[in-house]
Amino acid sequence: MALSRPVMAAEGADRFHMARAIRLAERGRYTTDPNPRVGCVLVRDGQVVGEGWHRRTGEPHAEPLALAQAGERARDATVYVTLEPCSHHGRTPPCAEALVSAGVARVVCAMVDPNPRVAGRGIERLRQAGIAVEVGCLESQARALNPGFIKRHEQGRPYVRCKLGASLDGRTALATGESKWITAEAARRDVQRWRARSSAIVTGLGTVLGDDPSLNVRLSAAELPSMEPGEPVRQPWRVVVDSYWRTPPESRMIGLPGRTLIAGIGPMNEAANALEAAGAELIRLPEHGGRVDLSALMTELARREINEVLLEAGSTLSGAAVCAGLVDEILLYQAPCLMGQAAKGLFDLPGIDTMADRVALEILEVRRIGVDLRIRARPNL
Ligand code: AOF
Ligand code: ZN
Repeated sequence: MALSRPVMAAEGADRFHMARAIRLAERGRYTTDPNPRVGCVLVRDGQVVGEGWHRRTGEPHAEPLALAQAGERARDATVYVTLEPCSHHGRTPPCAEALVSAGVARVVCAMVDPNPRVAGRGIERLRQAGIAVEVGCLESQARALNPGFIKRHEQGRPYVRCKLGASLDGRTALATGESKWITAEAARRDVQRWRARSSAIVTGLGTVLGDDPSLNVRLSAAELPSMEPGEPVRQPWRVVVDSYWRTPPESRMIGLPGRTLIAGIGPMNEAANALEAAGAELIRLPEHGGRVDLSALMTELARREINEVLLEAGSTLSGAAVCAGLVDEILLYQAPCLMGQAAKGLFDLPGIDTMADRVALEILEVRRIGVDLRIRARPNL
């Protein structure tokens, strides 16, 4: 049966306002962590009467900000919110209660909150109060706002992006190990933005010994969309996978603002103590084939509220993470050059003997960044 015109028009309006709420939520991309990015729009008689978005953990949620803007006009309004309103007393009071008190008529939310402290109870509370609640409007777009927050709550693991830079023929370093600056400035700035939205950057001992990287965010707030000039830029945790505490205590990253974690399997020894004395935090993990069990590492990071991980490592660790099924997305920058057969490849993937063993990928996006290419792909495991 065809839908009547007014119903279709209403659904179009719902999607229109939810799309706006999603745009608002995106403003929190670099700041809300470990909380989710959430946006909210209040509409009465077809007019937007309030808007809000969550800026950072500990600060108000999107809904009370939109309510404050609307004031008395919130009564009988429709609420568009990208995540189910919360029902718990956390760092802030429950938003579902605030919406009930304000007398809103209808709530459209894009998705149920995967946080077990909420998980449907916000919706239930609203319905109990006689408010009409609809769930699922632009759900996939809303889920894309918070891949890490959702995966952490649903699977107990962070969302992992594996970042790599290579030549057009897929080479990352010359046989000598020389690898600096394959890609150009625009691509490196783009990587900075991926770092800025991540909760942690993970690398391996080989990269630390070879490059002594900083793995920090070197953009100012003015260079990050929706951040206010002068607002402090959050530094993602730096995590080194280093089985036997061989990271030099004088490594550049340990001296930088923010936390550096070293994930290993070896017993605590003098080297471990020296790293702790230098300011690093050590995590001892189970081993898997004589190396750090990467699944256990990811579980531990999720337990510490790490939502999104950017893996910036060499071919050994990147390959191991793909093999273990831990990589959700490959973020590959390819420079317009060729490096030849003697140079190193992107992933060390032992045991691929037949075409059937290939790691199949789904291309999510291809873009040109300056003179380089950026390919985002998802392993189809
Ligand atoms: C947000 N922003 O706009 C909404 C959230 O620690 P709290 O009190 O800030 O609560 C965080 C939880 O609240 C979060 O994990 C999510 O489940 C829920 N909703 N969170 O940060 C918001 N609406
Ligand atoms: Zn809330």
